[in-house]
Amino acid sequence: MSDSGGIPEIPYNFLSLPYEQSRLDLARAVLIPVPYDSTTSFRSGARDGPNAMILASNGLEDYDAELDLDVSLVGINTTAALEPHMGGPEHMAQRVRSAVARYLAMGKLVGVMGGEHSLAAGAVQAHADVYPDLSVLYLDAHADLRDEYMGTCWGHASGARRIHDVCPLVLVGLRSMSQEESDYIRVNAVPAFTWPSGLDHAAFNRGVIDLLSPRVYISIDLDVLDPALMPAVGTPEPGGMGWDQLTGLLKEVARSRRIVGFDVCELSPGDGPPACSYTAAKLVYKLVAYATAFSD
Ligand SMILES: [Mn+2]
Repeated sequence: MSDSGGIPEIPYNFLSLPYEQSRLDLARAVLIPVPYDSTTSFRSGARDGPNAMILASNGLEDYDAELDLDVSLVGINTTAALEPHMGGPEHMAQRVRSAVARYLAMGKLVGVMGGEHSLAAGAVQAHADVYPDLSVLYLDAHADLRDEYMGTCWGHASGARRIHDVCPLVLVGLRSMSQEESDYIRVNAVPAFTWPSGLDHAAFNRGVIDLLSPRVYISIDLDVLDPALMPAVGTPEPGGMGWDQLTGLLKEVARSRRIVGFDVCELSPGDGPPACSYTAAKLVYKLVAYATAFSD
């Protein structure tokens, strides 16, 4: 029990859940806030993302009308924030890997709330250690396939490249890349869907899902969304996905594959209206709901 002495209080965790629904031992899902943005090169601010998502989540309903279920009933534990490692992004990715591995070993569904998108590489490594047949659905306006950028191989511009070193990945939402990245995609036959896709939603979703293995990790850079909907990112790129297109794809993935983990990264709350934090929180909520509603 919490020790409020019966006095009403707002717990500081995702969905501001009471102790009974947020305690680690009973929770199906664990969310790890990672306030880290040390390699962002254009606009920093993603370090403020996890706190903004947690605060915004207090305004979400626990009940999900789309799925007709109360997401909080699965139990959602929000961990303390992971301390940034100032030894560099490779150290930080390994710290994320260790933290995620700890909760995977407890059998939890683990979600990372970033923070910059380079964190995904560590989270994916932890999942790949547990699930040898893992593939990654990487939703991002950018390819993030540079082997090295600004003196590091583990920064935000190399996240997908480091993931591709570990397991298959499918890039979705692409609309900005370098010549090096375009060549890498072609030479290595990396599945990459630019946006807009030119396909109707059902055909597009099917084309993406057919390339995914039975167990899928979802990695989301919020700049995959159109900046009209999500301006609060470090590197906004016009012409992005809509909310229904993104959640529609995620729901279809959850129906036909098993979502075993996820991250939602790059919310930079100071760069947009408060609605962006709410949107990011709702996306975390949807991922927990989809991943648990359709699993056995
Ligand atoms: Mn991006």
